[in-house]
Formats: sequence, C-alpha cells, structure tokens
Amino acid sequence: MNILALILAGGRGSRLDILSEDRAKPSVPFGGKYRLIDFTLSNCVNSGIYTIGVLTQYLPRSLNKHIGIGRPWDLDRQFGGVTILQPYTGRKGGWYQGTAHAVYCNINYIKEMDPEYVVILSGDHVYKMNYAEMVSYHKKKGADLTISVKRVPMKAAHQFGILDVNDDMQIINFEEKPEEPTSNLASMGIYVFSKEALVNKLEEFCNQGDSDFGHHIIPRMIEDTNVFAYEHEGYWRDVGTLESFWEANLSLTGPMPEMDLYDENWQWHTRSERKPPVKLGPQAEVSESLLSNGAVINGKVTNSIISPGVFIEEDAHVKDSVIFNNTTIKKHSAICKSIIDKEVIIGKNTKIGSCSIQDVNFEQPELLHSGLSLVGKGVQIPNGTLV
Ligand code: ADQ
Ligand code: ADP
Repeated sequence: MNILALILAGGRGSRLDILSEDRAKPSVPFGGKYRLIDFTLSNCVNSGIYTIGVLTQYLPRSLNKHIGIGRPWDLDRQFGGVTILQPYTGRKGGWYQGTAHAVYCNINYIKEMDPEYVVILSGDHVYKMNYAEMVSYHKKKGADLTISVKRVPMKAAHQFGILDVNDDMQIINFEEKPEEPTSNLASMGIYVFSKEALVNKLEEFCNQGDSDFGHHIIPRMIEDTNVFAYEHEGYWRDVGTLESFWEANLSLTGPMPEMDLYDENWQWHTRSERKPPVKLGPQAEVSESLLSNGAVINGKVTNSIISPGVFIEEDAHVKDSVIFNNTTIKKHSAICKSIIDKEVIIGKNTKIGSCSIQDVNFEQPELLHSGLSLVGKGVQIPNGTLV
C-alpha cells in the first residue's frame, strides 16, 4: 500500500506550561530518553510507512534538531523519508490557520508524493498503533475517511471530538469538543483519508483560510461521504496537561505498564545522546524507576523517571518525579511529585514538592500545596530553598 503520513506538530501545547514555552509540544521529553514525537514516528516506521511529512510551526528549533534527517528512525532516504514542512509564503502558503489549513498549505507535497492513502497524525500522543491495519480497515469499508476512536471517561468527553456510529461503525454524528457530550466515543485525532477525498475536500473548503479537521472538515464529510470509526484497543494518551504528562510518565515504572517500551517487535526509536552507562554509587538506592544513559546516582530514587546525564548526589532523594536531561540535584535535597526540566541545578538542603520524606537532613517544612511542582529549564535553585 502506498501511504503518506503527515504529522501535525505545530500546536502550542499551552496546557503543558513552561515545558512547552521554549519547545513545541512534540519535542517535550518523555520516558527518560524519548521525546513525544518519537512514539508517532516509531509507529509509522513499525507500520511500514516510510514517507512522512512533519508539519511544524510553533518553536520548531528543538524539534528540527531532534528529527534532523531522520536517521534514528531509518528515514534518511533518497525517496520519501522524513520532510519537515514549515509554513512558507506563496500562493497556498502563509501561517497555518487550523489543522486542515496546515495540510492544505502542503497540498502540492501530497500531490507530488501521490499516495493512495494519507494518514494524519498528532505529534504529541503516547501509544502503540499499527496504522497499516487501520488503512486495511479503511479500504475494506470503502471509506473516504476513517477516524480512530476510543471510549474515554464521560467527565473528560468535552475535551474531545465526540461521535456516534451505526451498527456498521459508520459515523453518523460528530461534534468537536461539545459542551454537553451525549456519548463518550472520542476521536483520537488520527485520520486515514483516501487521497482523492482529502485533496477534494481541502480544495473545496480551505482556500478561505481558517479551517480545522474537527470543527469544519469532518462534520461536512459526514454529510456526503463515507466516514467510518476504527476502534483502537490498548493504551493511548494525549498528554495535554501537566497532570496527564506526569501520570503517563510514572505509569512506565509499574510492574507491567500498559505502554510497553520493551517489545522487541515494536521498537521505540529516538535520537540518543552519546553518554556513558548509568552509574550507581555506594549509597545509591533505586526502586521502581527508569534510569537513562549517563545518569549518576549517589542518592535515593523512588518511582521516578531519570533522563540522560542527571546527577543525584549523596543523601538526596527523588520520589514520584520526572527529571529531564543534565539536571543536578545536590546533597541532602528532596524532590517529590515534581517535573524538573533540563539543565536545572538544585542546591543542597532544598525541598521541592508536596511530600514527606523522613530521611532527609532538615526540618520538615510546611506544605505549600498538594499538586505538582514544576521547575523550568536552566533554573538554579539556591541551597536551602523550600518550594
Ligand atoms: P486537539 O488536540 O485539541 O483535538 P488541535 O489543537 O487542533 O486539536 O491539535 C491537533 C494536533 O495538531 C496537535 O498535535 C497540534 O499540535 C497540531 N496542530 C494544531 N494546530 C496546528 C497548526 N496550525 N499547524 C500544525 N500543527 C498543528 C484533536 C481533535 C479532536 C480529538 C483530539 C484527540 O480535533 O477531535 O478528540 O485531537 O486528542
Ligand atoms: P530542548 O530543551 O528542547 O532539548 P535543545 O537543547 O534541543 O532544546 O535546543 C533547541 C534548539 O535551540 C537547538 O537547535 C539548539 O541548538 C538551540 N539553542 C539552544 N540554546 C541556544 C542558545 N543559547 N542560542 C542559540 N541557540 C540555542
């Protein structure tokens, strides 16, 4: 099958706060050594899709550097491979206004690649999915558009595109983020289009600018084309908020995580930093955690994600936290229920986050709040700070 994947990687991801202040959301680190976009890129190559366009817009630098020419994903190819599609000026160009408009701006690229099917994906979801199986389903149904769907908790349904299907899984109703949802069958924002249908609809609706798949294209296509739902079994997270980002990271430390990083038949590729092996000092105590290359642990790590190049000094304790690359946590400090961005230095005798760790060497401070704590990239926290 001749499939082109387009990854939407341009959104701001503002609910991820300072983690996406200086980088696009798909470029936010995840699971120690990965970035969010690695999951979608790896799903593509593991599904046999080797022609991929990545649509960037907001702060693309960190993402561009990560993707490069695509070597870690075996995408550095003469034909196809990965192409970064940035906004440009010209007849169909300009800043992307909505997801469908972003794709419309690249309609010449789609025509040039001339695939039978176009798979449209988000660059910031964590999940395993074989897109080739979804395309086969789309073909079998004789669909123009197939949307991957999953049941979500009713109280979260207003955050998604919500739909109704008939007995044949044909979508008969679709509403983007309804205020009062009547169903919990949610769009995952993953679409398979037959190329002709996509090109026709984009040319019909997008040349006036502002257009979105969820708000404009899908509701119109339901009226006069065949739109089907494809139910996804298994783990899937749109890690849109700090809470869900933290929860999805820590879920990797459990005994049998739903998101399996260890499946030899479905490898997660990333651009790895060249760093030495993990080193545990004589006093190191580590449990239920992921440690990445180049980490040096002399203190205690419990139920946490430790990224490459992190230093944890003697008598420091990291618990229920996600620590990004090259951060140093100095002696006698305690970090709990926190997300610490890259290249942070946390001084000695510092306490961050809402927890009561008894074995640290200072008085127990008052807890300021019970939620997550967040420290931005490159921040230096002086010795003895209580956050
Ligand atoms: P959202 O994720 O809220 O809902 P949206 O903000 O349009 O929808 O973003 C979709 C993807 O496109 C994101 O990965 C985002 O980064 C990217 N994106 C947004 N604007 C872009 C632009 N101008 N250029 C390039 N990329 C851009 C969508 C669907 C819902 C569905 C949820 C599932 O609209 O129906 O339920 O995904 O998470
Ligand atoms: P992230 O925090 O997402 O890992 P990176 O370290 O990948 O960010 O940096 C993103 C981009 O910004 C890279 O292309 C890098 O070369 C560039 N960059 C980082 N710091 C500076 C700087 N001080 N001046 C100019 N460019 C920088």
